[in-house]
Amino acid sequence: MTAKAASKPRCAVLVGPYTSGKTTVLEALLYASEAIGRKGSINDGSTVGDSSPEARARTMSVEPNVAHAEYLGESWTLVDAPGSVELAQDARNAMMAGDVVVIVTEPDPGRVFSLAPTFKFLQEHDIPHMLFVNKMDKATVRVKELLEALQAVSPKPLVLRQVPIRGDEDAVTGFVDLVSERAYSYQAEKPSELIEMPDSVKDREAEARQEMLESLADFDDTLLEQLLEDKVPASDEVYQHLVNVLQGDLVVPVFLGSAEQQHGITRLWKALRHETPEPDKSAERLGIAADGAFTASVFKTIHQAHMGKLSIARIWHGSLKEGDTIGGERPSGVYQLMGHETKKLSQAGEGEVVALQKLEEVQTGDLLTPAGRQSGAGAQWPAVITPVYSMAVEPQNRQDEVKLTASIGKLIEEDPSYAIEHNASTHQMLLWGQGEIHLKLAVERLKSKYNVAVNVARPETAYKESIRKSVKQHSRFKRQTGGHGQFGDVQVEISPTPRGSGFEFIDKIVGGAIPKNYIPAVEHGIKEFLDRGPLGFPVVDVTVTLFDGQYHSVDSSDQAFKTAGRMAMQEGLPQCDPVLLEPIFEVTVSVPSDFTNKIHGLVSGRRGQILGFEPRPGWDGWDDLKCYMPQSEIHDLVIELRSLTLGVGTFAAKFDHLQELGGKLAERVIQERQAAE
Ligand SMILES: Nc1nc2c(ncn2[C@@H]2O[C@H](COP(=O)(O)OP(=O)(O)OP(=O)(O)O)[C@@H](O)[C@H]2O)c(=O)[nH]1
Ligand SMILES: [Mg+2]
Repeated sequence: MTAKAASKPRCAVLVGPYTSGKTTVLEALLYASEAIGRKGSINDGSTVGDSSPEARARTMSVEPNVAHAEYLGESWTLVDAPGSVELAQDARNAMMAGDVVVIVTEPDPGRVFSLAPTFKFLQEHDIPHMLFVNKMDKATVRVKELLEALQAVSPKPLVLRQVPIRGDEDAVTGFVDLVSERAYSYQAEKPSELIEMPDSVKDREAEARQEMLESLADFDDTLLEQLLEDKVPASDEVYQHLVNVLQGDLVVPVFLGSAEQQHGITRLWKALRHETPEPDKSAERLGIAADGAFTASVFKTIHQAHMGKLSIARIWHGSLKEGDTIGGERPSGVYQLMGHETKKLSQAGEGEVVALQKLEEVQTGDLLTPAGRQSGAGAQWPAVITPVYSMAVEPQNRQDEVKLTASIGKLIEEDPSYAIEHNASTHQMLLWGQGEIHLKLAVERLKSKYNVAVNVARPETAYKESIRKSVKQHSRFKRQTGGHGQFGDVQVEISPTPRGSGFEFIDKIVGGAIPKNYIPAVEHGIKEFLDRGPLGFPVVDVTVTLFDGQYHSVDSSDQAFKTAGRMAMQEGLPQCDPVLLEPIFEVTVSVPSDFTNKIHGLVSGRRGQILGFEPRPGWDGWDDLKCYMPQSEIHDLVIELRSLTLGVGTFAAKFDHLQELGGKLAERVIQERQAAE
């Protein structure tokens, strides 16, 4: 094939389901490029990626790993994103910064569904992507069957680029490259060896090659004509077609290998090298104009103990020298990254990924130019993923309260899919995130990075209470002490009102039975009691009508009438047939239609009421299932939802109404409330 003009520094982003082997692929690519002299492994905690204590302890990626490599004279940044669905924000932001995305998947047709949200995201943002089917050393499935399953999830046509060569007991021992039609035998921990194509694979190879060419011909009339005339296109031409279809984001090439065994890694590198678009093409995709000036997108923010704040940015245009400013702020250093290691640079240019130190104002998603920062990196930057799971947090040491809020602020800077809420009903501080692991990571980081130990608890439900019948109540507060006494006498009618009407106070005093100036005090006393009704919860949907009363010209006071108002509630409300109200949310569960039936069970198991379902807008083969569900049942909904749907199910919830809760469930809630006193 023809020599290739040297590219500008490019960036490939590795994504894919949890444990598909992305960090191992990163290690294998680095090893193949000689960026590292020794290949580390996940299992003994020696990889370039996943170096944080939180990652090593879990043997999983908990943040993107960024590494620099030179391959055949060209400069690359490889970003290995975490696979957990709970860490999807990091993966999405990283994908935005890449020239190409490599989806690493396992050869398991039963699990490919979990790729659906990634495919959808890539399609929405027009990001060229390829598939690397990893763990082929363990594959028993036929590639054809796997490809069919993958194709059912991918909106773009998949084009297989290799066929496996299978040896004894079906083990994959090598592959045939469908462009060059060369056969290779995998070697342990080394580049594969060129061999003669085994007879056993020839038919399959010819068939797969033809399929590949036909797929390419869908996008090129000349090739189509050649195929119709039974002409065999030259390899060079085929390579050019492959470049065109990847760069045009028209098809998804599929490669095979085993990162752990170093199999298929050279082939993957070469595809990256030849087919990945240049950074200016990616900038164009993001709507970033090329006017020569320094322009960069921040796709990750990290707070580190020694380095302080690091804004990881992809430079699209121009360059940045030591001492240059960005909107008046000067980075205290510009670094190249190799996992957790940093190398100081005096200058960085187009295409490179750098860590900019101590730009305090800068946020993830910002587009940086010498003039300053533009949030959201143009209109294209993805929205923050709405949190779906929360825990109440409080500092173990009360003095850490301010520090806790500030530290959570930094966590949110690092990962904007966290959120904090000071809940007005329950007075709890809620830390919101994407799931259990996400929140556990937050708690661990609060301790390890910011030295704030926190207690976590299940969030309280914002129960309320109301009443079901009216009573008239006459209450008198009278106290005779030494000189000045206290006197206030009120007659009120307490009545239930429709749901959602809140609280109303009606003054029907005529003829000055209570002087006007004391009436606000009565209302005040009533309201104060309503903060905590006879069942222990805030009282809503009641009207209190003050219709009569008495006063004493010397002993009455605001204070006395306030107490009388309070007493009237305390004595009257318990006779009004109090009832517990629980918040009901409208929940929209989004799942692939195959799972819709399972969701019916999930909803009814959580006292939900299905309202209906319809196709999910913009998501082929997915349903949106709407239901009402009590807030108390939503807390861990996402955990069950994900376990039922290979991790892809999501939901959105918003408060809808309050609903009476009776029976054993109500008794338990009331008892727990009283026990918590
Ligand atoms: N058999 C086999 N195992 C592999 C291969 N690649 C990775 N693994 C193993 O799969 C497990 C997960 O590998 P990782 O590289 O951490 O996977 P990951 O996709 O980065 O995982 P997350 O970042 O946590 O989503 C580890 O135990 C690896 O040793 C492979 O090619 N073959
Ligand atoms: Mg990983």
